[in-house]
Amino acid sequence: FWEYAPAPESASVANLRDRYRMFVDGEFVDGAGDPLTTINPATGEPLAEVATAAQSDVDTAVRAARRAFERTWGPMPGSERAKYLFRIARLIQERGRELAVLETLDNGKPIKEARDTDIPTAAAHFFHHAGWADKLGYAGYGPDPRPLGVAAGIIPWNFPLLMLAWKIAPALACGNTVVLKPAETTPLTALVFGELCQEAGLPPGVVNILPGAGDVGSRLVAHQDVDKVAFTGSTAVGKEIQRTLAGTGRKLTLELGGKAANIVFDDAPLDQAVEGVVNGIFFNQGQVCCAGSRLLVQESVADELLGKLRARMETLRVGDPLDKNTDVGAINSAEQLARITELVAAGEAEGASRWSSSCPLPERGFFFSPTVFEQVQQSMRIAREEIFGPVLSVLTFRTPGEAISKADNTPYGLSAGVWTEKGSRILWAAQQLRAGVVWANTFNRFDPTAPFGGYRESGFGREGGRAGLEAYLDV
Ligand code: TXE
Repeated sequence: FWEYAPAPESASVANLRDRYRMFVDGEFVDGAGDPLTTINPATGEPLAEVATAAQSDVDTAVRAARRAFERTWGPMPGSERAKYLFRIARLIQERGRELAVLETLDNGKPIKEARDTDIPTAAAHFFHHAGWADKLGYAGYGPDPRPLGVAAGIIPWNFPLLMLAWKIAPALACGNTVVLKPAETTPLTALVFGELCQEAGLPPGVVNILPGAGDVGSRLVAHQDVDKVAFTGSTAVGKEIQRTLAGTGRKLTLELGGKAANIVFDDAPLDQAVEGVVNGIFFNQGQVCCAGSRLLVQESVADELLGKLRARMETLRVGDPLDKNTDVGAINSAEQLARITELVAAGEAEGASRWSSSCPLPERGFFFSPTVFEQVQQSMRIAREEIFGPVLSVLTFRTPGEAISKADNTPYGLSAGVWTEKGSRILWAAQQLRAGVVWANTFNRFDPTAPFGGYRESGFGREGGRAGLEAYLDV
């Protein structure tokens, strides 16, 4: 099921419309909120107008989800739920080209990433969870694990359809119904997903999609009839949601920011490591919660590795996200570009040495050159704060112990990478590192069978695998 459609050539494949409505109780409806305009980050021009939800729409959607939970979806046998999930997975594949182009237009990511990663991995999440739906009794939680009820999903803009899949697929597999709020800058594929739900014959109210800004998210979180909230986004908003839910007894999972270390030991195959470092920080323009945004390289190989890294960065093509040859696309929004620019300026002001690739940037749209900072100190903002852009901070280490302590010297703990020929060192590092995911001699690998999630300020709860089911069941 990893196969995908051939490369799209033009924006027309996206079947873009002028106006998108909300998806509530099985129908597309206008929202009572002010419509928003979503922007193509590659041009800065408007793409489409999108209806948004007001409080009354949140109430209607949660009511529809509750009704579906009580009357259709909750009582349905898992074997039946599985059929719907398989159907949705197939529909994502069938409309894969359209979804990939739409995602690229709305988000700015290179089409080859939308086509090869976002869309097939979203389909894979539905396939994987379809397989669980009739086997929950064998998942090790006891014979009859119960769904929670109405689950709210609030998702960011970096992997719009994939984050939707991470929230909706496990929720539905376990028998919950969902109200999902996509990010304000990337609502389009979520709304097309509403069409897939209709096409799959999903009972009304099982999935509801409410576009809007943070206010719609906070209304969902505060809603008394929502049983569970799953949030992916900034650490600041995650903490706010945690405060809102404190004492309510309602369940919460948080997937927040990161500042991952990609650790290259002196015995690593350096050419392979360079590829992993490049993928780690330039995939999706570095707008990835688990991005390898800090390179920790052993001092004895630092010069050689950095030479290879710069040479490789010079080959990266920055530009039109719809071009199949583009490696680095557009930053999702003017706000995000401003955040990146501000942190890069802070890095320069604090005395780190900056180098950017010479690939010219398009004149329009929100673009940022692949950038690497050397002479970075642990106290600098660029070593501590999530930049969420194509900016790598390089630190060196002498001993393996020093590598681990520098890697863990952040409030986050989402992911890490280890590059070494020694299997024993991989196992040792994976034990030592305080990170939810440790990749060895690879980076940014996502698979629905593997739990994903963080330690400390990167959040709690897991998505994917058996562990991910726990977030949607009373066991
Ligand atoms: O995130 P927000 P933003 C980090 C990254 C980025 C920064 C800010 O460092 O630069 O966060 O991005 C909804 N109650 N990450 O401002 O605001 C919002 O509408 C409920 C890392 O885009 O957290 C959107 O749907 N919901 C991250 C979602 O939360 C609220 C991915 C995320 O937006 C809300 C994104 C509220 N009070 C950003 N306020 C990751 N972990 O991958 C906003 N939202």
